[in-house]
Amino acid sequence: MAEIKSVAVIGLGYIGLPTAAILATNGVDVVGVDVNPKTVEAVSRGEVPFVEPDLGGHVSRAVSEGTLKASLETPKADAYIVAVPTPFNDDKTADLSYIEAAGSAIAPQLVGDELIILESTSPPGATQHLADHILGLRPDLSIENLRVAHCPERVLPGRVMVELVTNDRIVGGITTAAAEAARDLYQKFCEGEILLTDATTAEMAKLVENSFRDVNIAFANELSIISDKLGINVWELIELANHHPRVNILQPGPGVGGHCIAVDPWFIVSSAPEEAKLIRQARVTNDAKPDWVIEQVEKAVADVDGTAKVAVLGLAFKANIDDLRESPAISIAQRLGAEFGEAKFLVVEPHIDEMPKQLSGLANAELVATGDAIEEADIVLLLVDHAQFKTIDRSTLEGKTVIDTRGMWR
Ligand code: SAJ
Repeated sequence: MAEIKSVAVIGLGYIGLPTAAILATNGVDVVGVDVNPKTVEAVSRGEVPFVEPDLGGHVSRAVSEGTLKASLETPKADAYIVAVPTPFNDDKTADLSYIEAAGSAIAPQLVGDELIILESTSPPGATQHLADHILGLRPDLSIENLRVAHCPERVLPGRVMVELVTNDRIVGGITTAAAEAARDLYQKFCEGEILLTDATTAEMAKLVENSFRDVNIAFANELSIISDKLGINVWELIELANHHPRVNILQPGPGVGGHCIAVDPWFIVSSAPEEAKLIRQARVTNDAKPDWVIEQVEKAVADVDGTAKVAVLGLAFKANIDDLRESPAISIAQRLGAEFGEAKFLVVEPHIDEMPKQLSGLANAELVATGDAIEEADIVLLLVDHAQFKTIDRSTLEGKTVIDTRGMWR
């Protein structure tokens, strides 16, 4: 296959835009496509519509050099990279409608011999489904002259521009030719090893990585509840156990959030519901952790005479980011406000300026600064271990009930 000179990246989100930018700064002509006009306008001006270190420099450079453009329309290109969301339906099966819509937009542009890469996290069979969808719209083409591959993204939010270059990549082709063509494209910027396999194995590899973490965190969360019952400090327990050379237990928390680890294991469960028992239970265990945190707050509130004032520290789904998606802290804060109408909640999130919409309807909750919340509170509930909270003077917590879900004050 001739060298790929032009790429259309469909979906300019947390993965699509960094991928578009890194290709564009490595000699490829890139058009980023998005359905959101605000995103297209921002990228066309060389701006990034969300927070990700180092991404801004890449985007502004590529746009000013003319190698990165943004558009609402899918153009003709040598290769297409699909990086659209795959949310789940109410029954926890994957919603493939965004992938299908991308395929419908690509199909009329094809002349044959293009490479189409699905990067979106997908249930087993989704890459084949995309190929079938396109071939259904273009019966004049065949799988031999259409190269379709899956190359799951594995970058960690906050480190995307580093990990895009340094992580190993898995490339699963519907055909070997597709896998090889995708490898040649990623080699333009990826310094890690590029491992070739079939599409379904590549799909599962991504899901399995996130499920591995979910199962390990579920184990840690279960240990935290057992330890509480036995009067043991779970953080010390895990630290000690992890001294064993073959033990590596992750950290308990208020639950698992984000759009990856809390979602992807369900794609395995829905593909093999009878067999995926442990994977399902891990999801159930982690999703139940907020209930346990709320019980701890309930006990503490009952011990306060009069109106209990609770400082709620952190809303993001993990430390040092502004991302509130699928955040257990948000759902805990929301439920506390709704279920304990008599108490007052002093919510702190250093990365946002106004109360998120999920909490804005609560009459008994307000967004305040860290120091004010702690000074006023009877109960301090730590939900996210942001760096800013690590600077809190421990003496200011004296006399207050502290519920530390992250082990920051272990
Ligand atoms: N968490 C714990 N305890 C831990 C580690 C994490 O409770 O010991 C919680 C976090 O607080 C957070 C959630 O788990 O709520 C997920 O955070 P994370 O840092 O584990 O992962 P994500 O969702 O930011 O990114 C993951 C990464 N996957 C793996 O590390 C296997 C990343 O490499 C993937 O690219 C990303 O999912 C993705 O897009 O799938």
